[in-house]
Amino acid sequence: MNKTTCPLDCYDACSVIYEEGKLKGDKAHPVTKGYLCPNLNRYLSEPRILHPRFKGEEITMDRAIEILATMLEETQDLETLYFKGHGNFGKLQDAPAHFFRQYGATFTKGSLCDGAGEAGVIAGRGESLSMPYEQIAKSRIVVVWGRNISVSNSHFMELIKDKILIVIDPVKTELAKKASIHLQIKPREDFYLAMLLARFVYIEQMENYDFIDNFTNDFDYFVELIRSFPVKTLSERVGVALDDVLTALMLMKEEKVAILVGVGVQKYANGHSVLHAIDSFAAMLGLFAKEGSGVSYLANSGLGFTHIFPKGKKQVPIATVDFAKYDLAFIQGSNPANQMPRTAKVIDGLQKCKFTVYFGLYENETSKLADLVIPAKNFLEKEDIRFSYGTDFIGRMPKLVESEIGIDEVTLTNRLCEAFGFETLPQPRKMIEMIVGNNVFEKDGYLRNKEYEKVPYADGFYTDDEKFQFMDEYEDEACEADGFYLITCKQRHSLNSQFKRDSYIYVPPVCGFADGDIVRAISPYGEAEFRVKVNEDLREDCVMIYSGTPGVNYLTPDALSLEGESAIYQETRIVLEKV
Ligand SMILES: Nc1nc2c(c(=O)[nH]1)N[C@H]1C(S)=C(S)[C@@H](COP(=O)(O)OP(=O)(O)OC[C@H]3O[C@@H](n4cnc5c(=O)[nH]c(N)nc54)[C@H](O)[C@@H]3O)O[C@H]1N2
Ligand SMILES: Nc1nc2c(c(=O)[nH]1)N[C@H]1C(S)=C(S)[C@@H](COP(=O)(O)OP(=O)(O)OC[C@H]3O[C@@H](n4cnc5c(=O)[nH]c(N)nc54)[C@H](O)[C@@H]3O)O[C@H]1N2
Ligand code: SF4
Ligand SMILES: [Mo]
Repeated sequence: MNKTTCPLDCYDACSVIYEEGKLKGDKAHPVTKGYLCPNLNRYLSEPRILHPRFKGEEITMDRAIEILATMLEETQDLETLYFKGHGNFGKLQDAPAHFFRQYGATFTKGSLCDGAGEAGVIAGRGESLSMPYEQIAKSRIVVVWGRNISVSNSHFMELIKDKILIVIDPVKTELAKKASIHLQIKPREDFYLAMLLARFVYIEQMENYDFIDNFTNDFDYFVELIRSFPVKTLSERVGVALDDVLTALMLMKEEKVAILVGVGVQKYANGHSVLHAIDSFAAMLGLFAKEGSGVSYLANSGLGFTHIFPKGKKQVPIATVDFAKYDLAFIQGSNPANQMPRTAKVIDGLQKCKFTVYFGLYENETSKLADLVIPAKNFLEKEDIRFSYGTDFIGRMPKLVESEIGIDEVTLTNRLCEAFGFETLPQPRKMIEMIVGNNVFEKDGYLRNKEYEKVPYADGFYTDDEKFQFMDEYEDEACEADGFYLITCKQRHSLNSQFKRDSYIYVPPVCGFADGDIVRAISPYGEAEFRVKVNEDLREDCVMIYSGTPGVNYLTPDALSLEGESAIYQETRIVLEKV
């Protein structure tokens, strides 16, 4: 049987069977349960880039590599950038770092995705571990906080279908409509909601002192922090009824509670504080290191594995990269001209950069601007392995198809290394075993991360003294502009800018626009035009534009979170004008 794993940047890391030229969901896999989502279902019919291209002219792969090597040689003493996204989540996608480190290129650090929240998790727990699916299965209450499970993590719907569901989201999502309680929170106020919940735990004396005394530090400072905000202020800020917050908390009393947090809560300057506050609230209830309970954010998928492709020393934050500063930019597995914040600056930078290379599967805004376009092989045509940020499953991705199209990351790296006389890479299989080492165990026929053999954090946290560190201070730098909050999240039929993209701005009825109107959306960072769809599921103070929608990132800031060097797409406000 031809078993492989979905390569896409997604929580589920589905197990896939490749049969008779078709991709099918693996029925035996406990998460995948036999079906794939619309994105992977579209994967094989999506038009690919078939041939390399130099300044618009089709060329051979050999010629493309020759041009790339020559350009790299000519710019060796100048500034070269290696910019990599996550179009494919395989570990060997990092192979080109092996060349670019020896070459002396500038690398990126930080994140376009989950970095702000991750910084907050690390502050409390030392490392971000997710909840294994068996543990979520044992919970009774599931709190989904800023994660749109039915869209971005769809295989968890089955897992949580019989649970008591609490959803915290400014949008009345399909998931929120199924929930026992939906807290339709004002965007960006999740820190204050966590403070309010913690305050109620304190008032109701629901603290788990057994856990607090033995496994945590600085609880007294946390109590001081939560008491520094008057309940009235907290309740005004979060914009939801106090009764609902209290009812939600009472549902959690003495129960097994799984809190599944997504990136929605942390696309702001204070994103780290939101996660640290949610974790601190959970620690107060003793939800860690316990069967059926925990807080699951996007996990460090590489935990315990060997990094065989270290980055170079020169690194700049990915969210604020200024392509104009580089003589050569090598862009792999990413579409920065659509997905990075502040598109006008990104496009200007790509135009000013003397030589841009796009290495990917599909045509998009970035490939159109590139001097040299190099098609990649798809995940069926090369050997790899992937880890997951949503579960602890590990998926092998063997080579299953021979194809004339494109080049894989390892071969391209070796061709460049040969051209420069650098050390080349071992065989893919050998590298995979070097990465994995003995950090895996097998259960029911599937590979899992050994760090998860026990309940996460059962042997202590990953901090210096192995205790959970409560939050003890709060800082913030909010956008002060007027206008609507921008919600920019994932949609079902695209994987960021891959596959079937959306094109609308969703507005609440209070805006007074009608379906089909064209509006100009203006933020402090730029503007773009969109077609309107009126949506009753939005709060009156929000507009929504999905990730991948052409134009959306003209509106988003090229600024970093206070911690975690992450993009902060929603730290902006939007004003609308009818065109
Ligand atoms: N179909 C599909 N699946 C995907 C992706 C995709 O593009 N399409 N992308 C993948 C990637 S790269 C990632 S990182 C994950 C992310 O997947 P998720 O973690 O689900 O992230 P988002 O969809 O960005 O936002 C989740 C929810 O947060 C809500 N939200 C927005 N602002 C706030 C706020 O201030 N507070 C609260 N409480 N909620 C808020 C949004 O309304 C949305 O419902 O999904 C992965 N899966
Ligand atoms: N407005 C807004 N912006 C966002 C977000 C948002 O929610 N809203 N989300 C942010 C998040 S969470 C993320 S993770 C980023 C994602 O941003 P990107 O990483 O840029 O993601 P994609 O748009 O999916 O582009 C992936 C590219 O990878 C290429 N690719 C696919 N497979 C392979 C392969 O095997 N090899 C090579 N070489 N290339 C391949 C495809 O051609 C595709 O162009 O976007 C961020 N930007
Ligand atoms: S749900 Fe995620 S992992 Fe599963 S097939 Fe779709 S994109 Fe791939
Ligand atoms: Mo992401």
